[in-house]
Amino acid sequence: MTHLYSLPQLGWQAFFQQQLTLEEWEHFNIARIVAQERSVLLVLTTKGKQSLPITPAMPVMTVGDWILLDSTGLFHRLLDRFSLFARKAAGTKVASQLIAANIDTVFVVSSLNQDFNLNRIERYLALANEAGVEPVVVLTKADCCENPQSYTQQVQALDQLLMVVTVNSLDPDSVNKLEPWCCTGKTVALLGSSGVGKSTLLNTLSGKTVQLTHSIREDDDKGRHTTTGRSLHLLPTGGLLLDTPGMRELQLANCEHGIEETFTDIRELATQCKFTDCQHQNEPGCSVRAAINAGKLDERRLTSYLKLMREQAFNQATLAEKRARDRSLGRYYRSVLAEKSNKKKTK
Ligand SMILES: Nc1nc2c(ncn2[C@@H]2O[C@H](COP(=O)(O)OP(=O)(O)O)[C@@H](O)[C@H]2O)c(=O)[nH]1
Ligand SMILES: [Mg+2]
Ligand SMILES: [Zn+2]
Repeated sequence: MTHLYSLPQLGWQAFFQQQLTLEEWEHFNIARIVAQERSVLLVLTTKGKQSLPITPAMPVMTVGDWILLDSTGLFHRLLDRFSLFARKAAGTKVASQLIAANIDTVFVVSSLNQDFNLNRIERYLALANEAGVEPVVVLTKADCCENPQSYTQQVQALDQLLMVVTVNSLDPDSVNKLEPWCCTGKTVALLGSSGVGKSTLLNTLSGKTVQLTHSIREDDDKGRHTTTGRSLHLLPTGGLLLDTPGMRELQLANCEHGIEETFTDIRELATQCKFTDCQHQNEPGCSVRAAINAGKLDERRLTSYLKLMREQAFNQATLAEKRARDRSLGRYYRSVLAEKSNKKKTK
């Protein structure tokens, strides 16, 4: 028998309730997407689990989304999201890809071994800030690290207000520190490279194995991909936790605001630069360079900021180009089809 959950336990909030008409509230079933397979969505309602085949008529949806189903279980409509994670799709395809919706908190997971990388943490923070979701940096494998505090300090130096938690993902007493973000109805997404311990965190917080993990080869600390799909899991503490497959190619697109918010120190310094369009290279009167020379700002951080800004601008342009191409291609197909049917009619 599957356990039944109430709407608040599934993460339902006033924000969603306000979107319903009385008719919808009375005659439709509310469902949350908890997993996505190739052509099927898995949803939870107060009556249990149900699968929903994806049809071309449906909008693009993702794990965490709230939808309405009619009395026969068919898709009716998607509700507005209060937060949304998207990224540029991996590889050469430039379609923007939805990662998760309606997330309250994101755990930016990084391990305290060779994988530790401030640039990568900043990249995930930009993504979280762009999505409008509060990030918590979770540093795993503290048990394998000689001096976890030195790493915590480096992350904290990025932003004094940032929450930074150090854990041993295999130890329930240690991952307890994450419980404040995992209370009833709260949805948390795990983001981080493959092998950092996301699935291990999920299992330890669940108190059982719900997701396969992999042992990494000790020589190179590289993890292999074990988690294949995204899925939302209900925790004994009441929260909902979303595991994501390792994102090797996390590319930012349309993320200017998120990057600005992640680098407020640089943004503030830049307002003092002599030129409003200062690139902080060798321009005279550059406050950012002055701060670096005075040892108040890491050169690394400026490089990371500029790299992410260039990357998102480039991907943004590529996406816009692709959309324009798709639109004109669509027009072409429609005109060919129209021509064909005209010919048929005249025959
Ligand atoms: N010692 C130690 N090992 C860990 C920790 N977290 C994860 N691991 C191990 O690291 C490997 C990769 O973990 P996994 O959860 O599959 O990583 P994921 O790819 O992020 O889901 C597994 O062998 C885990 O047992 C930790 O905090 N301490
Ligand atoms: Mg995993
Ligand atoms: Zn400047």
